[in-house]
Amino acid sequence: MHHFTELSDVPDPHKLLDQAQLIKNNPVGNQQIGKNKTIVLLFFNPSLRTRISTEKAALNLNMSCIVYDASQGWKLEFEKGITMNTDRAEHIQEAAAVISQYADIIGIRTFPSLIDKEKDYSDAILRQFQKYASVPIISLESAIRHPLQSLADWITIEEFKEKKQPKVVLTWAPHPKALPQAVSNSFLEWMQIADVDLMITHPKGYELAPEFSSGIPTEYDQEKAFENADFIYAKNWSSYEQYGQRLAVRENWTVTPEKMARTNNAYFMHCLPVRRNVVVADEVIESDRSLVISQANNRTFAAQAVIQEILKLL
Ligand code: AN0
Ligand code: CP
Repeated sequence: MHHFTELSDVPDPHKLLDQAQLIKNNPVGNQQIGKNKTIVLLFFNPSLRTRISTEKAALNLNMSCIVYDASQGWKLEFEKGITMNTDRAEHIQEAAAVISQYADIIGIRTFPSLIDKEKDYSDAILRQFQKYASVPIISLESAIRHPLQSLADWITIEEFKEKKQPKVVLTWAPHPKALPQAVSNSFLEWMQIADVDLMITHPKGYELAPEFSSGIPTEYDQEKAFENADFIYAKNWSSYEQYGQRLAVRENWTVTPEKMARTNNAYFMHCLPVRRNVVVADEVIESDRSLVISQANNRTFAAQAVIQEILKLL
């Protein structure tokens, strides 16, 4: 594996899952591979889990990790051929090439604008780093995907599933701010190769991009969708159709104990950070069926498996 930006970058995803599980059993068992290697993590947007779990993964591999808060650095220009007389001090072409001099791998977190759909869905910032850097790129969540989260979610489902092919329901949930579709897009992308019975539920108008959602059953009645579910994966996202908008929703879509009671004693999942009593009721997130902390724990092993696979080919 060279880059890790989407599922199709991974030659053998099931092997990567196995690797992550092996690493979880022995996190410091392969320190030779990271010796004298450096990973640089660039954050254009905030992060708690991704930042710390990826640093922890690098530490477990005996690798140096440099974190750069790109939101505080020189403002980057991404347009080609432009006369740079605005507030953007440095072009991506130099920036990516320069960071490649210091790094063996570069990780990038960048959120969508939620304004320009075409630009967001071309994943412009991530792809330009890929184009102008001379080292492998790991997505730490891009405008449209969050593959490290999805790999950690897959590890978690494999760990906790009580039947061969559990019913997994991705449910939209309310949020006071317009959020990206990245976590949900990626979750759907990865769940399609997992051995699960996948369903999506959301209010009308919140259909996800067809490139991620086509072929997956959608149920607009949330309570009906919850029936027989073994895993409930909650996430808010803004509208794809009315791009980046929050739509007026009549029903209450918060995940409550009453709704969870309709499931097959399902586990509750969320990538975090989560708004309590908006996305999910306290009783659900604090229940013994809540997997949110296990998901966050598995972020380290997901990152470590990915970094290790990339290092193998350097
Ligand atoms: C971000 C999102 O929804 O993509 C990051 C999640 C990992 N969430 C928020 O901004 C609250
Ligand atoms: N789930 C997740 O990626 O969290 P952070 O935004 O805190 O990294």
